[in-house]
Amino acid sequence: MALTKEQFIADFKDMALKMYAAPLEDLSSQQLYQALALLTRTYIAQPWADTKKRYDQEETKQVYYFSIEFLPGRLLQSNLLNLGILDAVEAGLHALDLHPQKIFDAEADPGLGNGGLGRLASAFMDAMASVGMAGNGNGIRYQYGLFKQAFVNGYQVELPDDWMRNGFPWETRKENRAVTIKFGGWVELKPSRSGNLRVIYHQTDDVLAVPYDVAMVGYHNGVVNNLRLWSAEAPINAGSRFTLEQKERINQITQILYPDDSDNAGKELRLRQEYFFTSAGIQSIVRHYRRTHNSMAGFADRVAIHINDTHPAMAIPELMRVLMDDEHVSWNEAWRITLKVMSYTNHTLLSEALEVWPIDMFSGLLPRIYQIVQEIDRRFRLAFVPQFGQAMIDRIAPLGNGQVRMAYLATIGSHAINGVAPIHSELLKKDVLHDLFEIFPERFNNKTNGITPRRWIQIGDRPLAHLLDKKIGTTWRKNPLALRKLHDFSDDPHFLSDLNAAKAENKRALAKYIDQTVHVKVDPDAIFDVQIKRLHAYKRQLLHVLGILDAYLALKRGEKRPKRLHIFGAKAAPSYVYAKEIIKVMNAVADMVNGDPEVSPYLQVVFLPNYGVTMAEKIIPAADISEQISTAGKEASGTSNMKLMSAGALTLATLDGANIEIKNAVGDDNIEIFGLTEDEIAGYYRRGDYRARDFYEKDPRLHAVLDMLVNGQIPGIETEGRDIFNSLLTYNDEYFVLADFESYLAANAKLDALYQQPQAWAKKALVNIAESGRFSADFTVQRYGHDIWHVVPQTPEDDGLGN
Ligand code: GPW
Repeated sequence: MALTKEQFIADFKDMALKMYAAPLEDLSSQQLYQALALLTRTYIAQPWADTKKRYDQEETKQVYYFSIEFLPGRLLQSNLLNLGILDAVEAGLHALDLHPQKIFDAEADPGLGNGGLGRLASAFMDAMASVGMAGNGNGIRYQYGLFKQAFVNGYQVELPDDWMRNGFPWETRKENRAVTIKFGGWVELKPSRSGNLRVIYHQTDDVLAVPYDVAMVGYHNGVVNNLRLWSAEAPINAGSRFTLEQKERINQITQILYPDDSDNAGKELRLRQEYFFTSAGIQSIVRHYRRTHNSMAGFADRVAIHINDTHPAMAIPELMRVLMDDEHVSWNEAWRITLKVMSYTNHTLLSEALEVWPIDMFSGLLPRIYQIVQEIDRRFRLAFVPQFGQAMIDRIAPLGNGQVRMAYLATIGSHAINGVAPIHSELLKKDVLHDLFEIFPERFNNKTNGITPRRWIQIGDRPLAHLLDKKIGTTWRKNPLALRKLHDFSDDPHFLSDLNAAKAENKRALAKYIDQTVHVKVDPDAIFDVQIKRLHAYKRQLLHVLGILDAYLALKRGEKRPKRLHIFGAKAAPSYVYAKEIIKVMNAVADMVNGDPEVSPYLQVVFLPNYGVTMAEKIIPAADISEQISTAGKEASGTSNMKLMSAGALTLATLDGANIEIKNAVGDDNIEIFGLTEDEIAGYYRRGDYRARDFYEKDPRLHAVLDMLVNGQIPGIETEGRDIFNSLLTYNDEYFVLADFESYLAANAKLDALYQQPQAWAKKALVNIAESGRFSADFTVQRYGHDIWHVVPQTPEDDGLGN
């Protein structure tokens, strides 16, 4: 849209007056934010309504992305950017003597997700709108997002994230679109006169699902899509029939986000959440379709439903239920439609993350859905036992071992299933879903994850963005593949210096932020070495810590090292004891290192509490090194690897997840690879001959750092140090930390040496930035659209706002 600075100033004053009956100068930052957000909503309203109308008129095929997590990040700046009015608004605010950043900082970050999976869902929402695809999000409006993390004496404590305390100005409550969700009770199937079965529900607990819609604004194209988040309420007109306690139980369904990343705790409330938002989504999709069609025959040509991991896999039996019970479609026809509509992404190979539900719990909570799953199971066995044998089908049928196995159900009920990086997709076929791959080979495919450079470069990294505009023009803002133009300047010493200067500016800004948040004065000239992701044993923050201890000992011996600042951001699941022990050790190491005047001029460690999307926007632009050091074969893809690459950080990585594609993109000279390959690790498993203790005994440097965990040198970690020491030696180091230690140090030494040559370093950074465009989520969703959803985005024309 077009907006002049003058028009903005007039609009903003007007809005502030209407909201607060006060002039701008009387308002707090929070009030200024609320007024600016509401004003921005008024700019979004018309294109939002127009987009919806156009989709209806043109009967555009709709994509529905079902995800139990969304991590949109702050929306004000991003909406202004995508509308094409960020510059005008900032200029207007400056003219009013207001600080844009102060206003932006008043916005709460909706933490409706744990990590990569939720952030990916939001990147896809932004990308679908930006390529003009009719994408709709379907999720949960959690009253409390992921816990706020604080450190007390180095231990993680979890505080509630009351993110809606000041309201959420981006949402619109749509009570007229509420639907009823049925839990529990029992069902009776009665043949009706027409021959259809009539399903009668008895003694169910009914919950009202009320949708709140959030606009997803496309980049400079006039498209505004919808993210629909469901909230649980007691059914209306039944107030008197509900005790306070019953209402409390209902509200609980959407009160909190489960804080476990890649872990299935098997809790009933979680199952309730999963069915709640899935059923609400399916019902609302079918209702919308039926407003303009009098049968379901053409449904699959107008609707694609994607399930983000298995949390919404109940969408398969739920769609079957609605088709058969409400729309009176036969089983065979319903199954044909469901298969054509549904597709599924798997995000992990870790067995503890694969969802299974005890049949007792599942059938008690969802009796009708369970009947349908039983029938899917029965027909699956009938169809495939003859060809593939009882033993194999028993392993992979939806029901088995007293459990409902969600990954198998999702694969059997979808026409497409994908992993999120080539190595991950191959391992799915080889291991976790091997038998199902034998039966349905044509369903399996890869879709490498993506990120949105709009948030990470255009908003998060202004110094780099301006430098790019100056050097290669602004086309990269619309098409990130244009970043490749940078290659022309890889031998231009002036440009390489400019690149280093932009990085230095970001590092100074982060140093200031670190000082303000954790009160540590860090040297902005140090190498900024970043590891930001959930705390998990397989991600091996511990390997990074052992590397720091090795550097500490070297400095104590009087060795010289270039200055390095290690920056961590990581939350541990509250029940994940081992991860929390690692956090305590990380904090203790940070205190020891930073407090040692012999060492701290060359080595500093900061662990920033409460890592999330907003903090990532501050850390990533300042990174020199990106630590992507998971045990090979364990990280499905990773996405912080892509973000850090696009900021010009050099990747220090194992051959895991999308690190492999980054290596292929930049070439071996522009990435630092170390460690065991997935193949070598599989070899250890096969032969059963990994002996962690051998590494401890043979490598004196490793011996020395491991001893530090138990010899009292690091204050305050008696229990934690011992537990970790034992996990590595007594329990044989499940994640091959010790096997990779030596090559990790060697890779780090190479980076230290390289940093002595700023131009050589900058040249590698340049290649990373130049090749990062391919990881734009815009391309990822286009590949989903082409291969899986069968939608052709009507890429609306650039609206002429500059790029
Ligand atoms: F276990 N991922 C995540 F697969 O962030 F469901 N949370 C999760 O619960 C799962 C996966 C699940 C992550 C993967 O660990 C990461 O490798 C990947 O990049 C990301 O999902 C997006 O695909």
